[in-house]
Amino acid sequence: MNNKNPSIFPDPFEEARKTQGFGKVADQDDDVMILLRHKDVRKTAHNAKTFQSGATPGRIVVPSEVKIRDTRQIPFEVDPPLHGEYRAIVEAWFKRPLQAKYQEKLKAQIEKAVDEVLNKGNIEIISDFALPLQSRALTLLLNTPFEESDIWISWGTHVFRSEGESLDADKANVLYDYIDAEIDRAILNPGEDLYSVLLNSDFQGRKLNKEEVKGVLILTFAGGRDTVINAVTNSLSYFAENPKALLMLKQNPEMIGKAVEELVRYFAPLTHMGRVVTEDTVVCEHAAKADTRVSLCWASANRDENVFENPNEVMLDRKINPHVGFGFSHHNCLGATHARQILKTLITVLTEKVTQMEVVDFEENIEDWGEFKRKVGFHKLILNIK
Ligand code: EMZ
Repeated sequence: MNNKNPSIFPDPFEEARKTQGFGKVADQDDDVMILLRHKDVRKTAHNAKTFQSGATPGRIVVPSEVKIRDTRQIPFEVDPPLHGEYRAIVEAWFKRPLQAKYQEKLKAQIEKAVDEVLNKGNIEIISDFALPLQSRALTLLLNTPFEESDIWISWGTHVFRSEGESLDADKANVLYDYIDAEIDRAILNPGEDLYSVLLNSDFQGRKLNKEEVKGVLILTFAGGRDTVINAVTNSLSYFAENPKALLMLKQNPEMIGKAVEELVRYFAPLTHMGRVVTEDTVVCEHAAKADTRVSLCWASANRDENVFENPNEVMLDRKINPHVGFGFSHHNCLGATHARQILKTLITVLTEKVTQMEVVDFEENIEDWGEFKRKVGFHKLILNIK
């Protein structure tokens, strides 16, 4: 059932977080102990020796993608010290959103996206705003032709999941085939795109191979897709319901950076991410056996009452905000610079162009994690923007 206020995202983890600090999530015969406290989440993220990312490809994702994926996502499914070597190759490329030229192009894209929905009556925000915005912005991150975004838009909001199916192998194969073809294209015809740059990267005295390049690309396509779409859509729901907040940011544009961090804390577009336990250990005063899975619940940690004052309130000027919306420790989100720039630019453009946003209709997207049902975004959000 829908909440009355679309921009309210309740915290389903509160009680379990306060009482025992963890919960259990069943997933394809490979249960997950989900860690809920900020302290435990950060500590566990830091300890790559006991809680590894470099397990069977797909296993640290919940629901597990082991059945639909063989390629290791890089650097996401690699542990230190190898992780650091891969990360060093891609880091500078993923920081390009800090460059003025990149920001100019992104701003032009987002201005166009807002113009397309302004004074046009009722608009379904996910399919007609957030998805195209995400896909077009991705052409900047990959440095590929703008027209490629039409293909990506046709894939829908998640590349591995579809409506009614939490794992969709056919859909995943469309992405893999596309990336394989693009890698072959870049080998024959190198350019200045991410594929070509990766194929030409030095790693341990050799070039990255096709499988490694594919691993980086799958991560780039999958990791920043539904997450960015949710962040954009949810932020619009917030400003539609809180017009004063948008006005405040219009008058104080220097606060937009802080506001973005707070929205990412509150919405936590990625609920959690798993690790595989490498040796019998104890987490949260509870035994965790070797070869089982735990997950780090960013969404719960971001509402931890021991860390955040009024955790269930959006306070755009929140002073101390050690949120883990982009993960924590060495695996912190590689796409965060791009995602932050999208949100900052979006808010800036909204303050410049929009005077009124009205929620016409909406349908919430509630994730089902066993005892926890979490609203992560919308299946549908219809706004009228003026
Ligand atoms: C993986 C993951 C990365 C996974 C930071 O998250 O995002 C998920 O959406 C994908 O399904 O494969 O890329």
